Amino acid sequence: MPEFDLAIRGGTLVTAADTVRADLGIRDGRIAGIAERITDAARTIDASGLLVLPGGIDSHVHIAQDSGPGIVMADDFASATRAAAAGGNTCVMPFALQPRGASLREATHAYRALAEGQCHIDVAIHLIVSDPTPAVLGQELPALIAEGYTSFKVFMTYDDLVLNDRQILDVFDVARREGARVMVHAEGYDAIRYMTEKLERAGQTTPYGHALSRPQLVEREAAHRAIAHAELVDLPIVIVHVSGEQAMEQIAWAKARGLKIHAETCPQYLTLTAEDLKGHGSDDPMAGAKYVCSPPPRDTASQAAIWRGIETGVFEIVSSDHCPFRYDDSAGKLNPRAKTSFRYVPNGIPGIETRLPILFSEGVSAGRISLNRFVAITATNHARLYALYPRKGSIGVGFDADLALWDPNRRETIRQANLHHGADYTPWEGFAVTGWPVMTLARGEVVAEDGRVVGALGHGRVLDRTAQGAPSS
Ligand code: DUC
Ligand code: ZN
Ligand code: ZN
Repeated sequence: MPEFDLAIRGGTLVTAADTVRADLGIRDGRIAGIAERITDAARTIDASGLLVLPGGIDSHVHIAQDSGPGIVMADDFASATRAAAAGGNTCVMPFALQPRGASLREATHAYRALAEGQCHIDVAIHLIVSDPTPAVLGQELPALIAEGYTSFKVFMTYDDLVLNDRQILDVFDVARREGARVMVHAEGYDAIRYMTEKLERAGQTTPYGHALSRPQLVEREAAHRAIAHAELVDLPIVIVHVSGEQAMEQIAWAKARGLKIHAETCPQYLTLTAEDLKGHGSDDPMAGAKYVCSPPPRDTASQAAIWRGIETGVFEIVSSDHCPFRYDDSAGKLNPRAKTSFRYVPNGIPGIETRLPILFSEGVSAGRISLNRFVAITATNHARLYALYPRKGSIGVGFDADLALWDPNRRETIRQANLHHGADYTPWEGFAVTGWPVMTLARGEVVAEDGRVVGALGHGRVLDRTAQGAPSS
């Protein structure tokens, strides 16, 4: 009997720390050997000329999430994980949302049931706490954390999700006591409402109004407030989907003072601008809705600042914030109310399949970041922040054999026609990239190859994590 089930031969292995020419031996879905030459395997994949990277971990995606009356998210677990696999990912982290007035525990278990048996790659579930009642804070959250739901998101905006400052402090307090990781959506609710109503009164109701209603200072102010609350409770937090230079400056300031503030950004804040919400001169007044996400994309100066933040370590992770709605659909971007005001355009864009190629191309191929930094911000740091390490996030003996084989020279153009998600458009239509994931292996099985998803539905598992004790960093 051969020593390994599979050998990946001739590739260049890349981790967050090292780049080495070596073969990999895989047994029972895990990496079992790394050596100059591995020959004793039942099957061999020739990776000559390719880079062998840890599969991407996208720790911020929205899948089959309740999105309000009449609005339907464009992806279920099958389509989202199919698209993720084709894009070089081996693990994604969506959110179980607690509707106001409902039990967080019931919402979480119902959400998990949607995922079981329906995934191509592994999934680990975060929570969204929208109603921190005494029962939620005292019993449900601690019990869920102990069950392995060790991270959750809080919102500083949205009518049906916003927490006030006291509620945020109470949730932070539970997270500190129970050892959970908190993600913060930092945009100020009242400032956005004030701006929205003012814009509507002035007749500015098209999708571009969305960007005007959420200027950078709205994000800056909320980021600063979240940082202050985290400092008060002494809780490390993650400020997610940071879009603007101004919020980034707050985070850099906090880090310089030794505060334990982590930060995430997304490809849209590196490649899109608020101008996209004007619709590129289309006759269709709603065309800009394809780019409506929160926070909104900014300007090219902000893009350059965010790249600097990636290079200098202000940002530890880059996620997609995949939040897909179909465009030409009355349950999506073109729902009847969206035509009356930007405030009714569902917030979010698809990006689960395009995150890695865009970042590889604009980051590594363009010479902005090293291959090792690419691995850190797309896989390793996600695993470390969200308690998946050392099972996932790197290449080493004992890690899950979650791998993406990259051709660093392959040129491709992103086209909706070639993507696997449930949305009917991509904001990056026609975007040219250099570097492409040509094969994805999830726990040792080939799940995607050359743009085709070949893995079985149900191969992906819902992962349980363990509470980490109060995260000290
Ligand atoms: N926040 C997200 O994280 N995703 C989509 C919309 C939003 O506000
Ligand atoms: Zn958010
Ligand atoms: Zn999100």
